[in-house]
Amino acid sequence: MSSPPSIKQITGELDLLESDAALEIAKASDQDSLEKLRINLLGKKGRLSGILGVMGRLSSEERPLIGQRANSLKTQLQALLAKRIEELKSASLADQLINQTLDVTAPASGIPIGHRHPLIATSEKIVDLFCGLGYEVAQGPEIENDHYNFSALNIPKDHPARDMQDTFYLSNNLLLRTHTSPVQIRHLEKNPPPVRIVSPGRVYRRDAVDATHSPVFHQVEVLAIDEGLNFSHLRGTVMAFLNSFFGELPVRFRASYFPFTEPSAEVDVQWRGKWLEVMGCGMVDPSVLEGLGLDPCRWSGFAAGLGVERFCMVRHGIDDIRRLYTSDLRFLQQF
Ligand code: 2U9
Repeated sequence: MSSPPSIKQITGELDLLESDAALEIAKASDQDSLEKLRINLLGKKGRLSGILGVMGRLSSEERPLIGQRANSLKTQLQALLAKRIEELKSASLADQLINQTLDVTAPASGIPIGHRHPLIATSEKIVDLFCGLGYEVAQGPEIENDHYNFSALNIPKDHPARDMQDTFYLSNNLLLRTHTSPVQIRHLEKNPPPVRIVSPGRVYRRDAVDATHSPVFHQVEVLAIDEGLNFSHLRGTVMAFLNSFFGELPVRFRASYFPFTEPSAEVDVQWRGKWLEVMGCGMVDPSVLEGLGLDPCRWSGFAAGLGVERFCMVRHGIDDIRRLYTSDLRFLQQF
């Protein structure tokens, strides 16, 4: 076995460790390398332990001297390491503050906000225009009975007019309304004329789905009952409405037939060079008024019915009604 190291030699090694460690700690540029350095200096297999490995071979007078020196070196190095860690932490915080500043003036990323479906927006636009002409909104049930949907509107049982509207029956008497006209009958039962109402809503017909038909669709119906109303009032109202909705454009009235109006007309507008049918209308049939207990010699009125899908498709240039019912957000987001 070699001769035990002298105290001088060990003290020299500890001095060297002290100066090396001070330099390396000062040089450490991040917390990871500082931790590695700590293990290297003070860990079980580190430099300090290595130097102290010879302690057992020192005399009992020498051992406490070296022990004291080693302990104070250890405390000193731990303090240096702790100080350096604090320095590195505050340097990295300062770096973050400089490089990752929060720009409080930057625009917010935005919350996605939905909007009205184009059909509802179109229905509301139509309703708004009539409200501007003094009409009030009236609404009613989608499940109706035979009386309000048909009989009160001069469409008696076994009348061929019933074939015009294939109906979803829920029972012998209950059905899904085929138009919003029952709303107007119910309103007239409760409110004496003069009456000016607009009735938006969903209606149902047993139609096969294709580019222009859907078994569920939307209507807006208009009704005015007063003394002295005639076809000129109807025509003026329809013209005022169409010119507001589409802008000034050619309009024509064609004679038509509905069981609840007499005379009746269908209305076309000239849109992008083509005549397009957009609504039906007419003077309320006297027998409908009589059924409501209103004297047709005193009261007269006009009514009009609009298909909202039609207005929506013309307004936005949509060629297939199914696009309005498939909930494809890529399509709907355009409106
Ligand atoms: C009462 C009296 C009369 C409502 C009317 C029309 C003409 C009409 C169609 C438009 C397109 C239905 O959706 S559509 O297929 N409607 O042409 N509707 S007059 O007449 C009434 C309503 C209530 C008391």
